[in-house]
Amino acid sequence: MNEKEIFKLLNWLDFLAERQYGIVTDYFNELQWRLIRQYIRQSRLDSNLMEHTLTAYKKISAGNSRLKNLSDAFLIKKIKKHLFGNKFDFRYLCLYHVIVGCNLLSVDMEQSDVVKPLFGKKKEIDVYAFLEKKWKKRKIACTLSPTEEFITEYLNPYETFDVKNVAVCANMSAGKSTFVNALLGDDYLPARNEATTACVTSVYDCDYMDHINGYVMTGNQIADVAVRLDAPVLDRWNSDSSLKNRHIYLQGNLDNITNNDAIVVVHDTPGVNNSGDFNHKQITYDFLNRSKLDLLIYVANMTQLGTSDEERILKDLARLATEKKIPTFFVLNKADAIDEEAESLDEIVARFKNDVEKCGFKQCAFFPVSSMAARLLKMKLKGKEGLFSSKEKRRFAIFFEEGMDLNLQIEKTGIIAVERAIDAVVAGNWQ
Ligand SMILES: Nc1nc2c(ncn2[C@@H]2O[C@H](COP(=O)(O)OP(=O)(O)OP(=O)(O)O)[C@@H](O)[C@H]2O)c(=O)[nH]1
Ligand SMILES: [Mg+2]
Repeated sequence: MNEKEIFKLLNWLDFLAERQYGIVTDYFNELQWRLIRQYIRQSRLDSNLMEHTLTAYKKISAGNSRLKNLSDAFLIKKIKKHLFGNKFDFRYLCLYHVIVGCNLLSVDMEQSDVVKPLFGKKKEIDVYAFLEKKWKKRKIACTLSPTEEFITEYLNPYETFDVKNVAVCANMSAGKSTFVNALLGDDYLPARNEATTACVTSVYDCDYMDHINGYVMTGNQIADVAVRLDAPVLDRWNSDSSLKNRHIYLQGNLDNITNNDAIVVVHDTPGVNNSGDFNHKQITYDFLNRSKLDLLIYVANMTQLGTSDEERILKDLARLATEKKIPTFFVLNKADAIDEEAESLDEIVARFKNDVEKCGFKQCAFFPVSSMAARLLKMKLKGKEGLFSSKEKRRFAIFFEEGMDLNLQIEKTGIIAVERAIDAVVAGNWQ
């Protein structure tokens, strides 16, 4: 089973949940659901996926359970009665969405008992031609454009792109998850001042998304899926130890990292020096050893550099990076907590660089960053400051004084430099 295939399904559910067709919406949703079921059966995806997808779809589409007992034929009759009985252009839009759904889910319209009767004598080509004519007259441009955008921005390119893997690793509480949240410009991944991340969480970059879809696997089984998921769901997935060997897969927009030629996947990993749970080290090292990595990002807690725990992990990672020829970035995190009057960031970076080279790294790049400030500032710039806790509000006021130009401040958090560098590695412009 392939991640892109599951994201495709979740995105389609997500997209459909936003479409409304007045009185026929319930029937249409049920029809789409039957299509999705056909797709899951046909492509032999995990059988759990069906059950979890249905739950997720019901949640977002406020599904009408009375309809599930209707036969395909009756459902189609209802849709036809409402759609074809009137002259609204949007019956074509509805058909168009069925065509898009079939293409997306690789359901052969000619072979599908669900779809074929819906179209009757109308052919796919007639629907396109009709819509194109209307499109030119701009009559339905506002209704059609989100679908067009979905197809051109997401459907067409995403599937053909290569995946580039970026692993984020470090000791406990260095700020890995906060750093990944800063890349996303939101507060999705659980981050706390204790051993927090308990499984690998892989974030697939998708430029057009403004929220997160995802699922959790236990070994080869899908354990749950969610569309437009929020921090509590992720917290639950991350901490539910009854989900053995879990791995969380998310899709969302990593700011300033583009899907031009490839999909960047950032993997957040558990901290390796968790003395309370040695399993965390095992999970992270197993992941690093078995994955094909394009970039390693080591997150160092700038306020606690040079510990013996750090030396151990740096030596292990240097061996891995040399053996597999993986470029490595060092994010010196928590730069906001440094008293620059006592020692400058440059001096600290130079000292750390020396330590890192002694552990066996060559050709690395170093970035002082405040992931916390970057995450808060990005949320503010997106108008999401209403989600700040009282502590975050106080922190924000300390980081950014009243009257500052916030667009300029984002550079100073250091996050943009890392994002540009990741983009350059993926594009092959990094040496
Ligand atoms: N001052 C400051 N605190 C930070 C920053 N980044 C993270 N923190 C704090 O450091 C603590 C640990 O952050 P996490 O992001 O959970 O660290 P982690 O490396 O993912 O930890 P594990 O998953 O347990 O290994 C939290 O209390 C964060 O709020 C930062 O840039 N500045
Ligand atoms: Mg973490």
